[in-house]
Formats: sequence, structure tokens, C-alpha cells
Amino acid sequence: MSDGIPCIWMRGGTSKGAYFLAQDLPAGVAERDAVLLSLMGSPDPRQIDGIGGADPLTSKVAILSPSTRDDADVDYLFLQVFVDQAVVTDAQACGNILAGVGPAAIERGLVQASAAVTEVRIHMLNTGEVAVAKVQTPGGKVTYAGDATIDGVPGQHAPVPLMFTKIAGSMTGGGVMLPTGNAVDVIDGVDCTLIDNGMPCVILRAADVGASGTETRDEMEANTDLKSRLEAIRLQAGTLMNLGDVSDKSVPKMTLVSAPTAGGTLSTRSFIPHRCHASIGVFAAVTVASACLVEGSPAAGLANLPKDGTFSIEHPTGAAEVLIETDADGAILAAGTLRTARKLFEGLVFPH
Ligand code: NQM
Repeated sequence: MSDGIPCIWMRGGTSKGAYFLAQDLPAGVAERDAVLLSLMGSPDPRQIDGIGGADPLTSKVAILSPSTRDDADVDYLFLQVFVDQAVVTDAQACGNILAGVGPAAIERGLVQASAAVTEVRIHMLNTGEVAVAKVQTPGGKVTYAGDATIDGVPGQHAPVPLMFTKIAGSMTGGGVMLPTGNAVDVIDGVDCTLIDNGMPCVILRAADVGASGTETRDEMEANTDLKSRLEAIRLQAGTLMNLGDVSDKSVPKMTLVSAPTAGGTLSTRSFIPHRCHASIGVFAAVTVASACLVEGSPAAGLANLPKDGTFSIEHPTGAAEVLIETDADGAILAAGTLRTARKLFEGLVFPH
């Protein structure tokens, strides 16, 4: 395909990605993925022949289409394009790229702005759940200007609050958070919580794998022994979590937890799954916050639980705020977070 493809290049939360309408991409999965690999410049650690940013956090794709469901306005398929492997996977959701979906859907005419703030119900095709985003649309147009801040992104931008319900077992199935039914499974001698409340994660104490949990992203990435140990645990956890052989999948994520150091709930360092995250994923943060409520788990043992339901999940560049609503028995009813997004470029992108 030598003709250009209409594309919006958008920052969503702490990630960046290419937003397309499904109708503008090949319908066949193999052909579509070949196009996406080509335009991102994968596989190549520098993605020099594409628009990807040589980092999993900037090698992401959102595909939007009119919703197939009555209770949603737009369908959103998230695809992770691996940087250094010829892999495109739909085996995870992405709550950061999700932050740009409402604005992009309005910009591309899939959703009409209805008031100063437009509520966009987004059917997340990766997990089958619906997220609700609130987009600032003064005068019927999306604005990205505002005074909201999120750690990991410089400056102030328009707020995009996101709310989720029924995300337990999003990829691991069964509508339950703990796919093995256990607060702790011991893998290679390490206590792990295998959990999915929006994102399949393996949560373990940093100290149990010889880390302090306060390392920088670069320090973590340089620790090849730690990375091999985590990958060995991850491959076993994948099977236990009903995810099958995860060697070519970006889930489960590996999250090392330690006591908070900045007044938050818990400190984290996440591997997604091979590179260390510069901050933490949205659904990963929701899942970690949920793990803090699982009695007997490593996260619960280290967490300083909030009284008002607002969890502050510390990460290498600050903290992510997660709101968790529970019922009288402590069961999780809904989760939410605040993100921002910014349209960076709109035009045609040219696959090779
Ligand atoms: O967990 C990175 C990100 C993500 C995913 C990753 C995400 C989420 O920060 O919802 O947002 O875990 O691969 O964009």
C-alpha cells in the first residue's frame, strides 16, 4: 500500500501512539499487522525507518470504529507493536492510549461533542469491557488545554477522567481477579500474586528478587540477571493465569513492590514485560491498587492503605492516582483514574 493512511499521532497519558479508523486499514489481520510493523519501523531497536519512538511506550496503536454495542459510542482496539520483534499483539489493553480515544473519536467524527464536557463510552475490544471517558469540548470542539497534571508528563493539559467497571479477569477470564484463586502462588521460590483487574500482572516483593524497589528505570533495565529471573517466573505465571504460552505476549506484566517512599500507598517498578516502565500503566496501576486489598498478598503487606479510596501508586517518575470504590464487604465495584491527552500531529502516514 503506497497511498498514505489517515492517522492522528497522539499522546495518551504517559504513552504515545497512532490512532486510526478501522476503515482506513486493511481488514485482514496479517495484512494490517504488516502495515503497522512497517509504519512503526519494527523490528528494529531504533525504529529508524518508522514513526515509533524506539520504546514500547511509544510504539502503540489505537483502531477506532463505530460501536457494535448499544451501551457504547465507539469501539477501540489496542495493539502493541513490539519494537525489536515482528510482533503485533492484541493480548493486552492500554489505559494510557485509552485516554486519547475519546478525543480522537470526536476529532474523526465518530462521536459528536454534546456539551462543554462530552462523555464517551468506549467499548474496549481487547477485554470486552466499557470505559467511560470525559472529554473537554467547549463550544463543541475538543480542547487539549487545561490545568490537569499527571506524573510522567511535563506541563498542564485538559483532564480526561476515566472510569471502569467489571474489569476483573479482563484477560484471564471468569470475571475474577485472582485466576488461581490464591493470594499467593510461589514460583521459583518467590511469593507472587497472580492478578488481573484490568491488566494481568504478577506482583512480587522487590526484596525477594534482590532489588530495593527504588531503582531508576535505567538501573532496572541494566540488571540482566534480574530480568532473566523475572522472565522465568513470567513464563510459568502465564500458564497458571490461563494466558497460555506468553513468550510472544506482552502480558502478564511483572510488578516489583516495596514500601512507599513518598507518602503514597505502595511503591512499584513494572516490567512491561521486558523493558522497565518509565511510570506505570493505567490498568496495571488499577490492578496493583486492587492487590493492596487482597489479604495476605505481598502488596497488602507493604501498602499504606488510603482512608478515602484514592490509592497513590508510586512509580519511577512520581505516582499514579487510582480511585477504587468498594461495597460494604470490601468487594471492588469500580475503579477510575485521571489522565490527559494531546493531539500532536494529524495527517497521512506511509507504510513501506
Ligand atoms: O496498563 C504500558 C502504558 C501501558 C499500558 C504497558 C497501560 C495500562 O503505560 O493500562 O496503560 O503496560 O505496556 O501505556
